Amino acid sequence: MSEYKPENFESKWQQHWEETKLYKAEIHPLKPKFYALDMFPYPSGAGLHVGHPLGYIATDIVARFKRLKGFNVLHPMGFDSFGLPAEQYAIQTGQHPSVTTEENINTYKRQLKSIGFSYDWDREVRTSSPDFYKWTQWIFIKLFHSWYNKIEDKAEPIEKLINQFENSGTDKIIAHCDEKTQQFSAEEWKNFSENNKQEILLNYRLAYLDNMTVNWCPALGTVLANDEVKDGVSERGGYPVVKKEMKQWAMRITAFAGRLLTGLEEIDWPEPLKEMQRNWIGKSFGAELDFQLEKNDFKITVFTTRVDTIYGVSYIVIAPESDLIEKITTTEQKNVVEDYVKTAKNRSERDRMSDVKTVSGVFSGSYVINPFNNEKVPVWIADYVLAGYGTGAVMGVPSSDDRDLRFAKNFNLPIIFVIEGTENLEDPTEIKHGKLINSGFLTGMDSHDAILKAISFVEEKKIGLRKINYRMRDAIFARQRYWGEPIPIYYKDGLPYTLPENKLPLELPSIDKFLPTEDGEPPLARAKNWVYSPEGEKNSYPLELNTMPGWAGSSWYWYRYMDPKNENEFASKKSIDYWQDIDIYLGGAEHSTGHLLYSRFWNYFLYDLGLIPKKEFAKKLINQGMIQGRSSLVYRYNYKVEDPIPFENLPQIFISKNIREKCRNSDSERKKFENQVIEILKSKGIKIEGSKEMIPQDSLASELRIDIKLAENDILNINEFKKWRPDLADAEFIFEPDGKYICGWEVEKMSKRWGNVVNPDEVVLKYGADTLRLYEMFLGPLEQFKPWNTQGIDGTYKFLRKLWRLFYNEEGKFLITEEEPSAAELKVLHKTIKKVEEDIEKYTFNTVVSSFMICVNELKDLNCNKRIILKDFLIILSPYAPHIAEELWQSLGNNDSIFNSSFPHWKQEYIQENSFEYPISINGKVRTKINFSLETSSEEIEKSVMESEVVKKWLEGKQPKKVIVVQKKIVNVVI
Ligand code: ANZ
Repeated sequence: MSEYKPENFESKWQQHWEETKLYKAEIHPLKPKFYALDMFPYPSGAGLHVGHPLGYIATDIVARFKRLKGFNVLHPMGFDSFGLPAEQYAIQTGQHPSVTTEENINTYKRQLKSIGFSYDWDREVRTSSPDFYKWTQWIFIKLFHSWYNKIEDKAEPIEKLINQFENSGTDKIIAHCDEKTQQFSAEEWKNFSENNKQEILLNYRLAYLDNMTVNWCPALGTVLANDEVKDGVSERGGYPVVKKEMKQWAMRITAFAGRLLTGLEEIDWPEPLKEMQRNWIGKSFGAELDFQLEKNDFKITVFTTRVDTIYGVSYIVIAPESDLIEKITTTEQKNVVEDYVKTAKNRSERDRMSDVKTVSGVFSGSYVINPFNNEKVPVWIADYVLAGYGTGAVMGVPSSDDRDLRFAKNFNLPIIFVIEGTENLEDPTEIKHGKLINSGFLTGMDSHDAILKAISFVEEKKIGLRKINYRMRDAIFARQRYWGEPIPIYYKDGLPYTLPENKLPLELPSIDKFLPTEDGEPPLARAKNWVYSPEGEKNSYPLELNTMPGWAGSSWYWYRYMDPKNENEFASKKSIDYWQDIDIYLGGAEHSTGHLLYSRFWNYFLYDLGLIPKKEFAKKLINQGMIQGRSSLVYRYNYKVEDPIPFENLPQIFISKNIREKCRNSDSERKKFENQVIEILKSKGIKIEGSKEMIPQDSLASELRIDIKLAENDILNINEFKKWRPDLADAEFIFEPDGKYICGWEVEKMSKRWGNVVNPDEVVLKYGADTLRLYEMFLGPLEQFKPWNTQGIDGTYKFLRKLWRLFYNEEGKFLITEEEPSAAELKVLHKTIKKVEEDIEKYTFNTVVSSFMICVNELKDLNCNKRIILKDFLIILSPYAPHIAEELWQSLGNNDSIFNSSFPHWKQEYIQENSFEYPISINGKVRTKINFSLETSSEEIEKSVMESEVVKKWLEGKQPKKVIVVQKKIVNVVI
């Protein structure tokens, strides 16, 4: 074949690989395993754009590389296929979401296959398929039947808890459970009714049903997460959102908070991602302190991280949701308090936290006593205190905390400055606004020690207890939607029971409409006969109407890939023991907290139950950067004429990019340009004479984004442009001197709206998959954000053509010889092998591509067509450009796939340099470079340097003052 024509063989190899099941992964107990995984995609209707494969290509390179290095590689792909878009489409069109999903998956698979990924498609999973979600439901059932034993610091089967209740009641139990949980003896437990027992157990279960304050959006008929609500309305659609108490399924992720935090130390994940998880978990250390009410028996417990500031407390605040409000509000204050509570409750938590300007609150009328100094302290109600954090009550210390200070100033509450010992306050003027006291309590201590001492004091005096708090909340686990996993629960006497495992999967029922019902019930309420009848019972019981949230299936799917067809287990022990965990996991940074935190939680849970061997599911994680679009712009001239012609009816005039630049920088250029415009206008019969001049507007031109296909290499295709916008068919263009219209460009998110989306199909069609793969890697470091620039793609394509030329000449003659390689050729090859191997291990793929390019250039310069050299080069190239590598590999006479060969070893002896190019510096400036063998002595070097033409020229016949030869570094000549 005379030319490199990827279309001649890429799909041939893809088919061949598929037919021969080249990528089939099977357990090889004697081979080391490597599990390379991408976050599986949600198959959206738009298909893939070139940004999506970026991570997939990198993972595929690693997978293929590891295979060549002798690893048994698991590299699967699947689809996160439950979710909103398919459902919304269903609501609009009545088409079942499974149909849309199936279509989209087919598009994705076709696209992925055309890029030549080494997936074992036999292991494909789809979260929306019943044989997959059967196991998601199964894990839910396990969570329901588990509790968190704080003494063992792990999740355990609920039977163990029930056993303990039967033996000793709540006595010896320290569980992560609902705070309001009652204490009881074994005797009492035995006497509780079945319903009562079930109610109690719900307080312990890891999947539980509880009354929760949720963001309810009546218009959308669903609960929204905090980050889906902005300024009291839904982020999608802008519908009003109200706080509502609702029974909701939740997951007790908070039980795992401590381990989720410390576990981060064990895994090689990006530091910014870990930091986000740490913040999300939000550990803080402090104490809970009791403040006795002055007039009655109630206590208010506050959580504080700064017990040391207790002498500065000038008020207490409780959250508007607090049960205490009713008990402590005095009759005089009742009306104002009620009004305040009503409005405050409906503000979203995010607004409440981030709002630093409006300081609102109301006095309850009651006082508490500061246990340290017996001072009377007023109790306020304010929405800056959140009900769900700590105890929902805080001690206000205006002299130490900015928010408290703003509050105190607003309501004229005292500001108490505390000094310890004889120290002075930094700014004595502040004291004018407040009171100064000397507690003498923590004299001379830094704040860390002071906090510890204060906490010990509090514990000794039995005023409070040390306490670790986590900002993280339990995760709501329900959506009032159709297209999700049904929750395998039925209700008896209003209490939830799990379906027997042999009734799984509980399949989604078919319904006629995918909307909530008129009474606001979830879509599953439309299903006929959505009930469970236990065997041997006449009764049937209603099934749960909520479905699981989007994160359920994605929290464990990597185990299913290990054993995707298993009907009896989520994956067999044998396969889990072999594949263990993910060695490299790639995905976008947007999943830093959601998916990756929930997944870690479920993984710890499965680990505690002894179902998997590793606490953490992914050793190494990389966030690939985003590929941005490079939008193309044309510039439409803004002008008026004095004739009353509206702008739309004036000729539309587009200015080429450089002309626009010039006009903006120079008046004379602008005049020249305007004269051109006047000519155009005249030719169109628009009279511009005398005073009836054209009036340029302040901003010279406005930008118009065009479909990027209209501007190849930034040159506008005028005919295509006119076809694309028939309304601009009569537009005029002001060209560059060479007659071209040059477009401007902007780098921004790839989006249909900006016309800058590049479809990988087009790239594959034009250049082939290998070019696409190499080019995506060549764009820059994997983690970075970088623009897609089609201009550079030719370079990678040319590189592959050049490689082809080492094998075939223009006439199609096969050039490969069996000659022994020269030292120079071996050096080129081996330094490339070394670099490629080292860089892949470091996940720097872009530098590998440039090494390939350098290598091929050098081999070309050496006229190298030798089998021994090129065979190894093909192997190291093959993870990046699998098709051309396989094609040329077979042309070398190999019958087996190149991917069944092994990665070559580089040898130091071939790489060793035997000469060095010395920089020759004359009076401190490098003037030339001369190559010497490493054996050359300093004297000989000095002699040759003195004889070189360049040095002689600088010496102008004089003798140098000094010549210093530093072996293998530099020669310094001082004149
Ligand atoms: C007195 C104090 C003095 C506080 C001071 C801070 C600084 P983190 O680190 O986030 O845990 N707080 C406690 N519960 C709260 C709630 N439900 N809503 C709003 N704020 C709450 O913060 C703990 C601190 O935040 C606690 O310590 C409490 O104010 C406040 F110079 O107590 B501090």
